[in-house]
Amino acid sequence: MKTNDFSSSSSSSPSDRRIGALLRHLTAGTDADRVSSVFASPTSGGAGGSVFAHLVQAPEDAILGVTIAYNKDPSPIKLNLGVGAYRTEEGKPLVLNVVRKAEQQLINDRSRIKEYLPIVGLVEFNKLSAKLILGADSPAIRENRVTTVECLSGTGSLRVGGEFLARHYHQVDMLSLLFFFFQKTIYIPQPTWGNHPKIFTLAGLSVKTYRYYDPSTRGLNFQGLLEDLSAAPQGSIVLLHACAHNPTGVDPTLEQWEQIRKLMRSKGLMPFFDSAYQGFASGSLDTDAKPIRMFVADGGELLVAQSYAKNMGLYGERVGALSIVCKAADVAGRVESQLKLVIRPMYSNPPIHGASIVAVILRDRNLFNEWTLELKAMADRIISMRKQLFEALRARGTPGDWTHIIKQIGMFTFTGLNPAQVSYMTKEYHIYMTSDGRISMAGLSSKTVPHLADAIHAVVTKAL
Ligand code: KET
Repeated sequence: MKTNDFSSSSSSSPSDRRIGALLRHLTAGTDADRVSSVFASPTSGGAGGSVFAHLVQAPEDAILGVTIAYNKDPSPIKLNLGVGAYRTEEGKPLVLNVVRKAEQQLINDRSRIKEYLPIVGLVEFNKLSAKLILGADSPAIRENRVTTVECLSGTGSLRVGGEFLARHYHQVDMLSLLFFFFQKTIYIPQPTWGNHPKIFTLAGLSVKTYRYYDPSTRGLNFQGLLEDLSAAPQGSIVLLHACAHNPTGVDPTLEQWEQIRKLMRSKGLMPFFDSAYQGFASGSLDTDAKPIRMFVADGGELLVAQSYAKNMGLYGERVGALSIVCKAADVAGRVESQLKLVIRPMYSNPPIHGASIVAVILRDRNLFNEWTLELKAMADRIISMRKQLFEALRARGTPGDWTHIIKQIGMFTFTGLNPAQVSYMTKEYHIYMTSDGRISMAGLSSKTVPHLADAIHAVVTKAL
């Protein structure tokens, strides 16, 4: 058996390939000495020295690291537009009123216990989550063809789905055993949420990109997208943002979705939807789920990762769900049995509290309606921030076309500012955002718009 050749993917075992992927990930950007130090003997730290002394300081996360830098800044005018987390007009994190009510109900219920959940999580939460994303009248739910497991928010759902696909998805027909051994490939949009490539690489998939965004139009590169998906090998997996694409804020129209669907189905490409912003794009939960429901309506199979971090404001509760829509009920049952084998050694079973809050809200018509109103209010406030920022730049006569601020959808504006401009704005104006020029509109308020507009105006009129 080969032991150290982690680079070969076609002839090694799945576990070798996963270790290889992990090593490539850990050693990215390091030199050969540091790579070899990964294999150093446990005693190489020297007498009394730490066996971890060889470790290099890892960089902060490109998104979450922005908040760390922000927290260290003593400036009273500092502004965090990095992470996609909703803030009120007063700049404060928001706990939804319905969430407080649901929590009160849970606390008042003395019969509630803290036993382990099953491996698949809270069963009622799973059923309600499938209905929320696929629609209450979904034929797939009616026919028992959907399996849903509670996971650790959107990230955990993507990871569990990725690992399941790496183990069990046969990219090309089983007749050709040769292909069976190839690493399965997932195509992700260029650009995409920075965690996607890491999640899927570590899950054991090979990651490639398809064209998505055209910087010259600040819109969708639809032609490039179609060309790249047409050129993808039969049966590849394709990661699709269900709505409010992160970081660009650019979504296909429903007509374009229909073309994407037809192309993908004709080539047997497997859709894996990431739904982290249901309700945040249009303000309507049903409208934002339409692209997914179009793919379900054709009877084909797909995966969807749901997050309640943003739309219910349950960020730190880590509550989400992975649904796999299958062609037949018996297949869905077997899929679930295999998902349990992925989850059990990973974290055993998911947490109970967040899923219970969601279940209370989704099962109660009044609370559900109240939630949709609060969600719409968050979406509307973001849209109003877009208008205010656009107007503020217009009032300042800031050079350039800023209409993309009002055209883009969801939590983020992909400003087009370059890393040097971003770093200038952070240094001089204490405005924090990701280096790709993405700003979280949800972090802005009427009070802070002028400060941001001043900073953008200054930076674009300065040659950087
Ligand atoms: N998918 C997308 C597209 C996404 O933007 C996020 C989070 C997630 C999944 C995962 O969210 P979770 O909290 O695991 O349910 N994005 C924001 C936060 C982060 O980076 O963790 C962000 O882009 O700011």
